[in-house]
Amino acid sequence: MTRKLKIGITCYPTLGGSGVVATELGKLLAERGHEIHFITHSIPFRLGHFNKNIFFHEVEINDYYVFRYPPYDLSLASKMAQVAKMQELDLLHVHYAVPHAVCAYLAKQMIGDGFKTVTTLHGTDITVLAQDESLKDLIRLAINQSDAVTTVSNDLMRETRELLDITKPIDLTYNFVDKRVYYPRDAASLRADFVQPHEKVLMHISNFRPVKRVSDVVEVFAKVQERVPSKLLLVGEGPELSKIQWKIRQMGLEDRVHFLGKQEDVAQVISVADLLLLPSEKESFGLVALEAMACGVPTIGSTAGGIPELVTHGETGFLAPIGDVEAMAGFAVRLLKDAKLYDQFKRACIFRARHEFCDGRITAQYEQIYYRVLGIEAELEEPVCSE
Ligand code: GMT
Repeated sequence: MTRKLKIGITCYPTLGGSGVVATELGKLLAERGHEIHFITHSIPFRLGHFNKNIFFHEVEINDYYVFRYPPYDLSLASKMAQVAKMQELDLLHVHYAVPHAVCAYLAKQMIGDGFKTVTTLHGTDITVLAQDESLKDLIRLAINQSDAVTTVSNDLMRETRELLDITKPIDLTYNFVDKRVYYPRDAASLRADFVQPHEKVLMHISNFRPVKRVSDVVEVFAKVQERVPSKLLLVGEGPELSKIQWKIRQMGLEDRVHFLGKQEDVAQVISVADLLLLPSEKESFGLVALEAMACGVPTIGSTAGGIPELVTHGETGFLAPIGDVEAMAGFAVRLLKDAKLYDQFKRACIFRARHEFCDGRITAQYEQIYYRVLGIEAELEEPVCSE
């Protein structure tokens, strides 16, 4: 039997899709017998129940009086090296280039002995931060010094290569969801809190940043509700929230839109929806659309970034060019008015989420990468990706 590994994971523990993917991966790897050490500034919010294979090491910041800005990055790099040595880790897997991949490079120098690191790029670390000339060389260095690099879509892989002239091999590791958590939930009573039986529910979930184009969500909904009785549920919080609240008031849509704020049980909330709206400007993958898909909810979105690799246009949703709210509204109306087509899409969503983005297969892909960089010949179990 191939030996189990001791893996250090660093991610943003309190927000964002990258932290969710890293935490869920750590949980699944622990279930497969690996020892997982999270090295972060606080306990990852999706960590959940106690597992004997999961450990948490808190990064404490040195706040000495000479520091105008306490150096979190240096504390993290030191903690990574310390944990790696004390716990005899096999490797470090860091999620998001800045600063995590840079810290892993520093830690590697401190650990010595050819210690291995793996970096997963998630999206805005490349599509936004690597556009910044002051960070570009640093990100390129961190990527080139990682023993393996993965991206969450082919589109992100292409952009990483083009923007940073990266020539080394990059692995593709799509986002995934735990099929024991993400499935169509019974949401009848929750739904009744928001809509009448004849009304449809459109939903948007995000961190309300400009790249999400929440304004387009409102424009699409305004057009849809003229033709299909419906409500819009907005989930999440972020910098654009008050602008969106104003827009909804100006458009006279207050009675048809509900703000749900941040929600813990995303699978339950998504199951209330008939459609998810994701008209993003940039989206390396779109984890939320996969969460919706697994719960049987089709997405109407833009063709940005990796969204077309996730949402099959005309089968599990409909996509239109960024900003084409007219086309998106037209697609939404078509799907909401045709019960037979909708049912077909719903079934295709559940099937695609379970088969193409199977949690077992994607976890096994990461395992293969770990064994490869460590030079260990591994015999891995066939993942179960059935209904
Ligand atoms: O969507 C965000 O702004 C959060 C961001 C993150 O880093 O946490 O999400 C990125 O990583 C997710 C997990 O891999 C992807 O599913 C999202 O598409 C990606 N976001 C963007 O590219 C904007």
